[in-house]
Amino acid sequence: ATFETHSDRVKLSLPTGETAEILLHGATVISWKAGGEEKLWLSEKAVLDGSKAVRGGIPLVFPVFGKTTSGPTSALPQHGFARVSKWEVLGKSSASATSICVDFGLGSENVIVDFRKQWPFDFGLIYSVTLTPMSLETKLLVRNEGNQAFDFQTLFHTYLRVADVGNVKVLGLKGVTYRDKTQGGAEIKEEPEAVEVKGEIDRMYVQAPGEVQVEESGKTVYTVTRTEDVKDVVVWNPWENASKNMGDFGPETGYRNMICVEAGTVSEWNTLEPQTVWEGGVTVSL
Ligand code: TA6
Repeated sequence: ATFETHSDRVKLSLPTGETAEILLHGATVISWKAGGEEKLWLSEKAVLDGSKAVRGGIPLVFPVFGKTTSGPTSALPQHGFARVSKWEVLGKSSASATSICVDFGLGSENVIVDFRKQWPFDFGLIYSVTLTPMSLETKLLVRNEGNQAFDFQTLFHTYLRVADVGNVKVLGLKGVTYRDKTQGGAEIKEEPEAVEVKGEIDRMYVQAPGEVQVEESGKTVYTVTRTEDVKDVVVWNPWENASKNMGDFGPETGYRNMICVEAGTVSEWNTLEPQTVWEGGVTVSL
């Protein structure tokens, strides 16, 4: 397994040919290749120079999901500051012929002053990305390094690549209550069956119990498993109009080749007491 540090990114590779690429900007995974195929969707117009969040790959949402109108996160940008901050490479934490893991760090001391003022808590994040021949695991450790508790949300905003979203079903969410952002976000209803994408979809499945499978033309292409504290699953596809309204979304038909299956803890606030740690992670398996 090899681990190359470039000026703005880290590249991982396994002897069996799998690779992953992570930008230091936001510690955003921008590529995951296996079997010679790219598994993540990255907009052709994604901005990778650090001036804005990456459109695609796996943006990391912290300390807030979406936008809040009250509370300490209300001054932060949508989805928080982690995905628009410059992380440092902490190093390779494990490597073998069939697995390599690299850790990234972000502390309150290396977040820009504006964000520090807007969200004045002392924290430390360690983000670990592990590549194996059949999976990509992302996990986050949040440490409260101050003397006051803080509330946070976090989510892995994963853009999975598919051949045609019209042939995709998301399984494993049957019976789970979801908040439908296209209907204003109130608690709506239980998911009757598999989730299909026939137009814009933006749903937060609350406390989804188990494994989620992404099926394409009847074949499971991705299996998403989460640790216990990563309770919620957001399913998003902007479809035609919303994707046209995003300047960094390309090509125009790109929405047909992606589905966001985003695992996180976002339906409630997590309160982290001083000097304590929260850990959670997601594994996407092929
Ligand atoms: O995760 C779904 C979502 O919250 C959508 O509502 C949409 O806003 C998407 O995230 C992308 O947000 P972004 O800030 O990356 O444009």
